[in-house]
Amino acid sequence: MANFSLKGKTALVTGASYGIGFAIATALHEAGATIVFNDIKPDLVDAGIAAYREKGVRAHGYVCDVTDENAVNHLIRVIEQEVGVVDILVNNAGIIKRIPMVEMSAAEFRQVIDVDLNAPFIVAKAVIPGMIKKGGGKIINICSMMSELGRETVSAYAAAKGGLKMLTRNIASEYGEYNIQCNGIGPGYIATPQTAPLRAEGHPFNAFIMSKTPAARWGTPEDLSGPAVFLASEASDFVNGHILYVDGGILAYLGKAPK
Ligand code: NAP
Ligand code: GCO
Repeated sequence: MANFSLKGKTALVTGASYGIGFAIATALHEAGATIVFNDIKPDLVDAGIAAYREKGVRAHGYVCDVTDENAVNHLIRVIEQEVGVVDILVNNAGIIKRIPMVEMSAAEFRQVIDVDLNAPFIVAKAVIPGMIKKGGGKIINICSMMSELGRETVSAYAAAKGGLKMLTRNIASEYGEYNIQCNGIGPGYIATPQTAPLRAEGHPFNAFIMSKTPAARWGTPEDLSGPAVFLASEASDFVNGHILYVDGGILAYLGKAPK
C-alpha cells in the first residue's frame, strides 16, 4: 500500500491563516506533518494560530510577505532553526483583481503577477537547497482553472496562474533528479473569501458556475485535502510536473445545454 503518511515532515503552507491554505495545512497535519504557515498581517497570523489550535493543530506562524525575497530568505532560515528543514512547500498565497484589462493599470497587473507568480518562484528557490541537502522534497503550487482558461476581468490572474503551471513543470524538470517532485493543484470554484464577491446573493455568477460544473456545486476547501496529502506524500514520488485539477469536472464539461 502506498505511503500517505507525512510523519516527521515539516510543511510550509504560504498564506494559510484561512481559506484553501488553512484546509490544506490541516489535512497535512492530520497526515502527520508539522505545520508552518505565514501571512502578511500579524493579527491574521495570531488568528490563524488560534484557529489551528481549535482544530488540534500546533502550527508555527510567521509574518512574512512572500513577494519580499529578503524576508522570505530570512523566514526559511528561521524555520530551519526553529522547526526544521522544509520538506513540503505549498505555494498557496495568492490574490486576484477582477478589472477589465483595458481599465487595469500596469501597477495592478504587476501586483497580481508579483504575488501569484513571482512569489512562488521566490519561496521555491529558498527551500530547494535544503530539500536537495535532505535528499528530496515536495513542492505543490496552487494553480487555477485560469491556468487553462480565460474569462473577462481576470487577465493578470490568468497570466500568473498560466505561468505558475509552467513554473511547476520547469521546477519538476530541473530538480527531479534530486528527488524533488513539483506538482500543481488546480482548484475549481471554491467557497472562500476570495470568491465571496462572486457568491453574493443574486450574483449571476452562481448560476453560471452551476451550469459549468458537472458536480453542480461550489467546491469547499476540504475538497482539496486528499489531493494535497497525495501530492505531499511518498504515494506521489513518481508524479512530477503534473497539475491535478480538483474542479468537480469543469474542465471536462462544455456546460449545461439550455433546455
Ligand atoms: P484567500 O481566501 O484570498 O486567501 C489568500 C491568502 O493568501 C490569505 O491568507 C492572504 O493573506 C494570503 N496572501 C495574499 N498575499 C500575500 C502575500 N503577499 N504574502 C503572504 N500571504 C499573502 O484565497 P483562497 O481562495 O484561499 O485561495 C488560496 C489560493 O488558491 C490562491 O493562490 C488562489 O489563487 C487559489 N485558488 C483559489 C480558488 C478559489 O475558488 N477560491 C480557485 C483556484 C485557485 P491576507 O488576508 O493577509 O491578504
Ligand atoms: C474568478 C475566480 C476564479 C477562482 C479560481 C478558479 O474570478 O474567476 O476567482 O479565478 O478564484 O481561480 O480556479
